[in-house]
Amino acid sequence: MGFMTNDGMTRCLIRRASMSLALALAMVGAEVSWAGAQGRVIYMAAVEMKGGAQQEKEPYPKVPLPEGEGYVRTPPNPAGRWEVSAYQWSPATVVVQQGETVTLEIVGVNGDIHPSTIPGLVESFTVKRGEITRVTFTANKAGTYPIICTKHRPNMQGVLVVLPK
Ligand SMILES: [Cu+2]
Repeated sequence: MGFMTNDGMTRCLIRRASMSLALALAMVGAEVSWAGAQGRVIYMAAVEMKGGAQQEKEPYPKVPLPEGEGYVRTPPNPAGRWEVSAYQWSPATVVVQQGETVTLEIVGVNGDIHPSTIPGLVESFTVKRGEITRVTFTANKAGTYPIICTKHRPNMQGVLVVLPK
């Protein structure tokens, strides 16, 4: 890089300062919207556990897995490796108090889309990969409620426990 005049240096510094100011403002903005979530925030993720083996060491299982997209098993590839994966909520068990207002803040990590429901509490919500979905509710009745992804049946199901007052 060539030589820089004082004037050029000043302009450069101003540009850098305004960039960090813009960044700081963007972060303040993000904090404001996060603080906008109602009640206690419970952080969750839509994830996929994955494992695999070499056919010659662990033969590909013959017994079929239950129907539904929640379990995925791929037969051995040309190199002899087979894989299995299972979609799930992390954490899969969420505990709240009766009458408490909470926000589930769910990030989609694996799987493109998770159309979901918590029957009796939340009619429907959708979690997408790379995005945050916030679900706010007040559980007025004690009991257990399934957290169901209707796409990855049968196993992408968690449980919301509402403790009695
Ligand atoms: Cu799902």
